[in-house]
Parts: sequence; C-alpha cells; structure tokens
Amino acid sequence: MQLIGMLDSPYVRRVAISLQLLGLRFEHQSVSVFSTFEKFRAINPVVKAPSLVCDDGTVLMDSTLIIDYAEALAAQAPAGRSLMPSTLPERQQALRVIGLALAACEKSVQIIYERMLRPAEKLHQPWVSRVTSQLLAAYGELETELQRKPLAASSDTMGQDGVTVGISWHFTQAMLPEVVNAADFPALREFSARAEQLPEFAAAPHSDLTYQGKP
Ligand SMILES: N[C@@H](CCC(=O)N[C@@H](CS)C(=O)NCC(=O)O)C(=O)O
Repeated sequence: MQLIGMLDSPYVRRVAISLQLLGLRFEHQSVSVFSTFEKFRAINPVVKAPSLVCDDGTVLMDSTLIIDYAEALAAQAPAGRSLMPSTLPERQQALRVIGLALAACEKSVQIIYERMLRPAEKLHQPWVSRVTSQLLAAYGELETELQRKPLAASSDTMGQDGVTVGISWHFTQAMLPEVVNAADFPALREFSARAEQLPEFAAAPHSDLTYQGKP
C-alpha cells in the first residue's frame, strides 16, 4: 500500500507512525496538496492528505479512517497489535485524548491556512482569535490529562493517544511556537521530546522527506 502526502502534514505523519507501530509495510509518496496539486489529483481527485492507496487500488482518505483500516489489517496478522485499548474505561480515556489532539491539529492548520492562503488584507482577526482560543483550550485540557495520567512513550507500549498527541504538539511547535508557549505545557513538552526519539517518529520526521523505512 502507498501513503500519499507530505510529512509536514501532521495527519500524514500520524498515519506513517501508526502504520509502523502496527507493523505494516508501506511505501510513501511525498506529494504536496499545494505545489503538486495536479499530481495529487491524479491519485485522489479530492486532493486530501493523507490518502492511502490500498493494495487492491482502493483510495482511502482521512487519517482516522485510514488508521481504522490499518488496525483491521494488523488484526489479521499472527502477532497483530492494536494501538487502541480494549477495556471500556481505557478506550474512553484514549478517545478523549485523541479528540483533543485532533482538535489542536485542526485549529493549528486553520491558523496556518489563514496566514498562508488568505491575502493579508482579507485576514479576519475575530476568526483567528476564536480559533486561537480553541487551540489553547485543547492544549490546556491535554496538559491536564497528561499530568493526571502520563502517556506510554515506548515503541512497544505507545497507543494511538500517544501518536496523535506527539504529532500534534510537534507540528504546532514547529509552525506556531509564538501562539502556543511551550513553557506553559511542561507535560506535553516532555512527552513530545520522548516520542520524537522513537525510531518510528524519527523515520517519519516533520519535513518534505520521503519515508524510507525505520532506521
Ligand atoms: N481530518 C483530516 C484532515 C486532513 C487535512 O486537513 N489535510 C490537509 C493537509 S494537512 C489537506 O489535505 N489540505 C488540503 C485541503 O484540504 O484542500 C484527516 O484526519 O486526515
């Protein structure tokens, strides 16, 4: 199967790291939804990153749906592992953390698109302020969650909650460090530093590089 999209997208990175942790092999095409729009469109007319071209040619999109498919594939393997807990209380907690991290990702991307794609004179400050307050609220809630219950941070134990928090925080810090002050979020900062050391994160860095397999 082929993962389509650039690793500077937190959603593409989320999928690349999840596939590795699930033990699934994949190829990666670092195609941009902006600078190589037509090339992307030839693969997926909707031009959404990430897209996954499955082995039978079916094209999936949306990181959560791609990961759902990957989880089902991994479950068929003899030593298949899941990144989601099976007990209800643990699953509920993981879903809460994942939801907060995805909201933080979405709000970060909205601010970046507002800056990158809209002419400066058309930038709508009330919208940016609203999105910024939502972004800070998401990270505030996540910081509380991590202080209450630290996330697993090894390749064998990390779950989808850890993957999604890791990619989200790193993305926001790479793109909007002046909006989200790292000093205010010590648990997130410390978790991210540990996550970025893992081979699965290092093999899919926030960049325009192509994933070549784990180092
Ligand atoms: N909810 C989606 C969000 C994906 C997303 O917004 N991707 C961006 C790149 S970071 C994209 O495709 N942008 C181009 C567009 O939406 O036209 C997911 O989880 O995959």
